[in-house]
Amino acid sequence: MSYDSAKAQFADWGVDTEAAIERLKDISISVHCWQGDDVAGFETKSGTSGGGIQATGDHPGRARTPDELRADLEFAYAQIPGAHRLNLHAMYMDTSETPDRDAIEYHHFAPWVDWAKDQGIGLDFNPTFFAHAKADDNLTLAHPDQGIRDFWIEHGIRTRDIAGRIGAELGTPSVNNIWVPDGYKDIPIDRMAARSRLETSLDQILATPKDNMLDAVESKLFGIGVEACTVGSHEFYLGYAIRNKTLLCLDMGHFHPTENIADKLSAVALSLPEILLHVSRPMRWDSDHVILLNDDILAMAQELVSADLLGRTHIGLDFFDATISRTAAWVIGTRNMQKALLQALLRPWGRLRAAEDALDFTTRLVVTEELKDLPYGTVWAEFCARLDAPTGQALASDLDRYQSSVAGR
Ligand code: RNT
Ligand code: ZN
Repeated sequence: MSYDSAKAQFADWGVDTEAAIERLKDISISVHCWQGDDVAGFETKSGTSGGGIQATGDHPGRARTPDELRADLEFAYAQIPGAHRLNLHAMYMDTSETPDRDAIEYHHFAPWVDWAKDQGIGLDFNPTFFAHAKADDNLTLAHPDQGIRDFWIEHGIRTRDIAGRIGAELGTPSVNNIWVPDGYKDIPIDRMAARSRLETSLDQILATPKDNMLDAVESKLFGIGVEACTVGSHEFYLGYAIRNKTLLCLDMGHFHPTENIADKLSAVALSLPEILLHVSRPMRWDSDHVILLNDDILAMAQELVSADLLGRTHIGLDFFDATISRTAAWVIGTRNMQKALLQALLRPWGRLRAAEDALDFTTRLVVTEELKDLPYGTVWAEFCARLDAPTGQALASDLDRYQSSVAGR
């Protein structure tokens, strides 16, 4: 089918494909660095990942150095239409120095910023509260030991300074997202004490307002090894974010498997100015599978468009699969997020809303079902062609060729 006839089909429903394409061009997705190396990072490791972060698989080609990771990212970005961001974790420092987490400074990350300038992309940032001996108890900011808490508080403070400097250098605010693995494997006696400690530690980290960066906090339901209690639960962080005016990070893998995360967006957005998403695909648990173009992702995209939240939602990705080509995983997942957004932008929202407001749920159902037959793929192919990104078999062979070139690592 030609783009012109697809355009006419959408126009029949009152949908402007050109407007959708233009809007999609402006949506930057924050691509997570950690899919490229199984969340390993570039420090001398002294602990286990913790909190249930687990990349499974041993596919050849894992990036072992910042240069390899950047090369892989450059390839991936070239297969993803549009201009996107990189989400960096503190454990991905690029330096010959060996600072501990409480001693990291901007210069340890400067090569990433130079590269980002070169690529014309923005950077987001994250403190790393796992994969460290001082996190091996699965307690960091909520640890009963003041010394351990202070170590992690200092880490958090430094990441905010670094994120602010990154944001200033790149002219786009850097979202600094706090996730801690803190929790208990078995039933705790004093949840309140742990949550109070987490709150006090966060208060200390966030004490000074900072320019050029945005603070976010990420909740979780449970992790392997912290089955009984996660200190930073959804209720904890929803309240914390509202009280302290931070962003709330909703990770799609951090809720009960039958919860509808898309449904939470409008509810949360009434109390918070901005939201951060970790788009992921939990399978039975927080398994961080590569996102598919499935109903969950489509529903997220539809809510972002329908509730007019695109302007105040930072879309980040959070999945890691080491059983397939890591670069292909980035490309497939990011493109799926974009495809979902495109489909959402191609809906006749006025008509659907009118049916719903008139309690005409029959029309609402007929229309949403008929819309499924529209030629979204043709509009997507046009979008990719305009932005010089491959589709179909060309994409498959590009991904394969690159994977073969890194398989010897
Ligand atoms: C862990 C959280 C967190 C991490 C990254 C690596 O369950 O989802 O966002 O995945 O910080
Ligand atoms: Zn996450």
